[in-house]
Amino acid sequence: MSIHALVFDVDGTMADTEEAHRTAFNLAFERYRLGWVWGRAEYRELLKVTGGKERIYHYIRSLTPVGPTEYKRLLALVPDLHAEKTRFYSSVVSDGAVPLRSGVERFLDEALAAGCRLAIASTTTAVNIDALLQTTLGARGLEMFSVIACGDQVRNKKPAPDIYQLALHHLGLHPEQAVAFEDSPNGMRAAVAAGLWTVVTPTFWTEGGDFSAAGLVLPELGDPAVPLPGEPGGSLTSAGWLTFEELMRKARPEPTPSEVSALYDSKPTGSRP
Ligand code: XBP
Ligand code: MG
Repeated sequence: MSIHALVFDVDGTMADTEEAHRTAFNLAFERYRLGWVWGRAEYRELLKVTGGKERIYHYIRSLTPVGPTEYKRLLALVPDLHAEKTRFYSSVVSDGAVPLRSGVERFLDEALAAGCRLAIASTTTAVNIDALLQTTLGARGLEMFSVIACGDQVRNKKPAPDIYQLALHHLGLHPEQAVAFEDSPNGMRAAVAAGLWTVVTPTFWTEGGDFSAAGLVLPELGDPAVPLPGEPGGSLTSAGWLTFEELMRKARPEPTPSEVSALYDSKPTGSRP
């Protein structure tokens, strides 16, 4: 089966957004006078919990000592607190503070030019995705993607495969007909569990993770203007950046002549065309 769609994660994959998310969380905590400040090291740990609301619930459960009344008050606060965080985040992104990662726009254009559809499978909210796509890609940002599966459209967030299965359902494709792009171990596990061959481009927030199930791991997608160090010749053969053509060859290698003839040889004689 050939590849008909690329399914992109957003946070960390299309853009290195987590510092902006961390800032937005801290601004919301300040607005609600909670006295919480998530530092970089702590946030890197907290990122193992996907979903902003789920991350705050997880943090509250880790607080000690908290009396039962205060604990209940904090839990009840989470939806409004997260909505405030989303307001801060989407305004930071709309101000242009978060660019796309190297090679992302080039790669999206190459895929579209080759007739391949694009989709998103993200844990963040539609508001955040809209802000990032329109700010970085302009009006065409939203039109480029046939499907945007995100946030609370699924109950089980990454590493559960649900968001990728939802994206494939809306695309009308089998997992073998799509390739996923991710940045984190949770995201890669979600894509692989949904059956997609996966490219991983880690960031500071996710580097050092277990990406052994990925089809390809690169520092970035790369660009002619910013070729990847040691490429071609390391993981890539065509150029110093991942091209759409090379991805197709890696994700769906043509069967070798011996594999093709083995297909015929396995059939009863007389079945050759
Ligand atoms: C990203 C997330 C999100 C963001 C914060 O995961 O887990 O929760 O960190 O955004 P992925 P929200 O890149 O795998 O989609 O606060 O909107 O969740
Ligand atoms: Mg991600």
